Amino acid sequence: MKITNAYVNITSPGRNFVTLKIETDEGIYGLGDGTLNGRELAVASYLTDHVIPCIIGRDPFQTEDIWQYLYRAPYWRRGPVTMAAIAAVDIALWDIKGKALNTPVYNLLGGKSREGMLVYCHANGKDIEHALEDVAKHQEMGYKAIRVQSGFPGLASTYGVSKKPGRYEPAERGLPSEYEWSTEIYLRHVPELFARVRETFGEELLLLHDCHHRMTPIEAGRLGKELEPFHLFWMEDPTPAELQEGFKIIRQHTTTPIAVGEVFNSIWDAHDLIRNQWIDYLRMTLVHGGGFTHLKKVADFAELYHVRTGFHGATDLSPVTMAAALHFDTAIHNFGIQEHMPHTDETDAVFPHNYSFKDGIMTPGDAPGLGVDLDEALAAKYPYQRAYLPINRKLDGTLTDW
Ligand code: KDG
Ligand code: MG
Repeated sequence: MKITNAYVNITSPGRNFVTLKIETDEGIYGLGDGTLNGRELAVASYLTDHVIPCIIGRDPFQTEDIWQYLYRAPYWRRGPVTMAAIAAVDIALWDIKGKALNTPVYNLLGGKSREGMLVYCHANGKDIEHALEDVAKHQEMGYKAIRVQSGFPGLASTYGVSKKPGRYEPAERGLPSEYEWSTEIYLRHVPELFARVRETFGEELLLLHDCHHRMTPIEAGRLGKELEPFHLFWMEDPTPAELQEGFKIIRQHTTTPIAVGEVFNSIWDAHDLIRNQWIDYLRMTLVHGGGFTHLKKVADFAELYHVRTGFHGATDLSPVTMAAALHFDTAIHNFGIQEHMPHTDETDAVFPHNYSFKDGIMTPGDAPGLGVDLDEALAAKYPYQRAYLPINRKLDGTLTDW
């Protein structure tokens, strides 16, 4: 089998998605996701101008060799744009393999290790009362694990809470909007949020919280310790992770489990975190972490150190990544949990798919390959629209991590 053609599709059914389609001489095609929130066109150009010409004529079954070629040959390694482009190719090639062998991709990765995946959703509110209402709503929808975020008095905006009524979508059209931040206010109120959630919903519900890289390690250690009575499933991205040894400080102060890594793009972002057992869950996922070929090695390495996966699954990861993640989650031994932030109906229509949700569990379906498609005619009705993630400033105006 040979790759005969490949091209990038950019569509914006509510938000932007970059999809790579790879075609073969046997009429089978594969889809890969290359969406990088707020930097979509950079990945599209990387693929169109630099990658696609190098893969035409190759055997799509050679996923390892093609991955190494795209990673090592350009000399310039790693980085979110490069790794998202490599991921798009790799995901599409595994889709082709599955279709050619007439089997779901999970069978190529080890077969079923479980029947379905525990997923967590997002509940949020402009204050604690509204957050509690949203938790109740999501529990009624069947979720057994819920991430809870809330606005707090004195902060005009907070990560994870919609500024306007309706679905929370972090990227906003137009130029980046500005949010404000105070760690002091945040730390004062988060324990109260989780005390109220436990008081209202009891012990059984699995609770998660995303700190979105906003604390120093010692502040995160304090928060983790104060949240211990509420038994969180995890505290996510407590501090920026470029300095991996910062997590040692957090670990020394709390038994609250730690998840990190949605901005990671290779094993080298997590190597120390994993081998020192400073984290419990790794969030680096297929689209930003080089696809199946790289993530399988990372997950197997993490398994040796009791680290489980908790893949990023926000709306900026397209249905192609969601399908791919569910195949991956089905097969690996050290699966932990999968994030599920449902796409809009418009997005679901552009990407018809076989995966499904029921009673807090998701399954990838049994279609050959990934079980996801792209309706290109419908996609064409939603042209690309410039959009960015917000930026964040402390109350005195200092730019800080969003
Ligand atoms: O592109 C950035 C978003 O995906 C991110 O802000 C969402 O933190 C996030 C999460 O945990 O889903
Ligand atoms: Mg996050």
